[in-house]
Amino acid sequence: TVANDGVPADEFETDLLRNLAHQRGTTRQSASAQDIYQALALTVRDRLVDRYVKTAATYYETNPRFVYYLSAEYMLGKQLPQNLLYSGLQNQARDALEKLGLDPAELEDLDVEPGLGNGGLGRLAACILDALATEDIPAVGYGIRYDLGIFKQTFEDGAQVERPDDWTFYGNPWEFAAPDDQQPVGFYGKVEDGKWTPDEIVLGEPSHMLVPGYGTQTVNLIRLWRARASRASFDLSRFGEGRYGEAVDAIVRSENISKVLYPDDSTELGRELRLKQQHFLVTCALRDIVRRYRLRNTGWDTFTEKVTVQLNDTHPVMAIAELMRVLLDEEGLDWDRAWLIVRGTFAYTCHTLLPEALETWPVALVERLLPRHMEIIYLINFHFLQEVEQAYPGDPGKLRELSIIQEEPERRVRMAHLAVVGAKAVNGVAELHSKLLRETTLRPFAELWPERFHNVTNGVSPRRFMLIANPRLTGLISSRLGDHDWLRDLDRLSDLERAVDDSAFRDQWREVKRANRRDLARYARAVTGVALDPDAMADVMIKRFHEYKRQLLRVMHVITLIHRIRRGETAGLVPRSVIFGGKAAPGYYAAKRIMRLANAVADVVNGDPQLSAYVRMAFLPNYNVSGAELIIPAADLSEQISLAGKEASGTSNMKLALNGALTIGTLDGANVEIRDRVGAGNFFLFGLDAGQAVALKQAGYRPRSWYEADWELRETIDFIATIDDGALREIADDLLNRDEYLTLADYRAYIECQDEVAHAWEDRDAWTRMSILNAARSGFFSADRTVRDYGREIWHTPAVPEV
Ligand code: DL6
Repeated sequence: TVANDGVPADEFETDLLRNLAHQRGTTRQSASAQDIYQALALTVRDRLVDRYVKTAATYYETNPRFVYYLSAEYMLGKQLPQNLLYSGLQNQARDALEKLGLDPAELEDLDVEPGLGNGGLGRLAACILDALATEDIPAVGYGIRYDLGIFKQTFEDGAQVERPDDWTFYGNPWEFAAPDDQQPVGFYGKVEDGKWTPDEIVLGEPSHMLVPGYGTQTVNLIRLWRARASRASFDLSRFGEGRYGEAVDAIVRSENISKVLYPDDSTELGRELRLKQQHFLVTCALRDIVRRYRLRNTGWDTFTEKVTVQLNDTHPVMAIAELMRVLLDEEGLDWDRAWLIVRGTFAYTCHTLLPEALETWPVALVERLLPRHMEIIYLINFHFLQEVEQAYPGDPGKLRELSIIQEEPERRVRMAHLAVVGAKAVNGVAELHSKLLRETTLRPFAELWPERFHNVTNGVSPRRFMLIANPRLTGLISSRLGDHDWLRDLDRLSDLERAVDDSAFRDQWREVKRANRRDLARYARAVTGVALDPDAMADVMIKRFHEYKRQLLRVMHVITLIHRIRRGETAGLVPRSVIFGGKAAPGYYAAKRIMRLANAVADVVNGDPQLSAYVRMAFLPNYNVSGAELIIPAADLSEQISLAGKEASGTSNMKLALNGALTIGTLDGANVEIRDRVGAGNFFLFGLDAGQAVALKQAGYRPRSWYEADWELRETIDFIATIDDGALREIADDLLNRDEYLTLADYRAYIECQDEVAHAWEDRDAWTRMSILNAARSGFFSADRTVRDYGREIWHTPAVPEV
């Protein structure tokens, strides 16, 4: 169904063989699979470069306004399938490879996913870059080229084990390194007369990868920075003395900055190195942005006309202080002018509601590492607090609440406050999230500057999560809609509503789901040994492990089923494949404990034929973008069961609905908008809403009384306390004594809702109707729409299609 770019297969073959010779220095006869893979990638990349050159020329000619997206995380997913599709070379490449006797699938296995992110925030960044290019919006993404991406997860005795992800071990054919374009980044040192002399200089070396748009000629860039030590860093004399470790000390210290992605996506680790990473990213990015601006512009008057910078969460927020420093200290602007430029440049996206996830840095650390930035932050705060004093005269409480500096119990810089003060716009990532940000987490700011607050509901790439992940469903939809242009205009999915009454179409839809479940079962068997039944309902929960997301509640339902089956209460049960995927931060003990429980329960159900007739359970290790591409197309039920008021948005909920899974969920994050759109009758809602959850806590929540009042819940918790010889008893104790996320309060509603799900599944044809309607009504959740919303509300960036 995909257009090709008119390149004959033999031309592709010639180019491939030429790259094999010229770039890999080998021949068809002696080439390794890795050689062929690299040559293939380079051949595809060459075509995209040709397009990039034209895009760059268009941008140069028209000197447009650019969006610069700053993010510490990107989960890009495999590049080969995407670039083959976007360049329209899929068929030629397949033909050429077949002619050469090579297996395209085997080569695709060698394509490594750059895991430069932790979860939703990083994948969102990748979807946004994809949509920016697809919408022809001039944009560059900036990030860190971590040597080691998100750890590789395996399980040993049911416990998560983390191994390093050396993703560029064999090189990365998709990137262009530019060692001649290094930027110096300073750390430590002293400030005299407002001038900073750093003690340590690290070099930022950029490399870029191409970000093609789909169905357009536009190719944008993502520029990733790695830390390099300066040339003088190697200590030759120490090496000569045999002190090899010390000889490379300085090099290691510098290069550690981009060594590893911090595998924690919720709480700040208090690590100096992490702050160094953040400063490193923003310094390099801003230097590059200014360099690019100066290619076609002079002076600072037009800077905010040509540049808008989106800060993806607080990680890059030091950019506000850094741009001030550049303007004041390097460019000689006065404070007011510099501040006007800074305030006109940045916009900030917040991705959380959890207060503990809002980054703060000890003042003492910032003072030591970035002394000039700390001075500037104090000055920003001084001016800001004057404004607060004017708005709320004689109200020290307001000053304390709003200040960028937290005083107690330790003086710390509140990065979210700096972000709101220094940005022209602040946005949440779903309607409910933006509302709760205004009413709770950032309330005093929303009262002061209501006009600064926006909502931009997240979205996902239909290319990645339909075209690439689910070619079967994509093919079926395209045949119904008459073309595949809906992949660029996802609202067109609404035309599928008419197909709901077509029984042949429903049969085909079911057949696609079944084939996808078969693929998933094959994979699950290979990696876990668990034999899933492709006819059972695929009931999936895929996301980072966090207590607030309540994977524990999911496991509690399975335990309830165990008891019911053992008692012979099987009426109304339907066979399910319960599938988990997700990683936990290595230091997040409570989340890892829940993983161990999930694996222990999986062993119980999979090992007992009486149970596995109804439930089988597979915890698929190392969940990543490729894992998502396999699981999501097969899913029938999407578990979105966080405690209401905790999940900012969620994006797996969107991907799953788009692929025809029905949601069982709470009124949290973007679930609310999904339900509004797909219709209450096509969504399984349960549980407390955000207001009720807060009220229950305020009224003095006593989980034990819920335990005492519900015998089935009691049985479930007692089971947790005794499974695995009691090693997981802590989970039960914690539930009974604390239950921070109100699991017990939502238990009964969840179990009843799961009973409804089972009942609905029994009428497979009615379920298929609901499934089709979920997909047909999910067009809103395209990242293209997200990018258009940002464009309209915040960026004001016109599209620049190639001329
Ligand atoms: O906005 C993308 C994604 C949301 O969908 C999730 O709800 C949210 O948890 C996630 N946030 C993070 C980092 N949290 N912090 N800070 O990954 O963002």
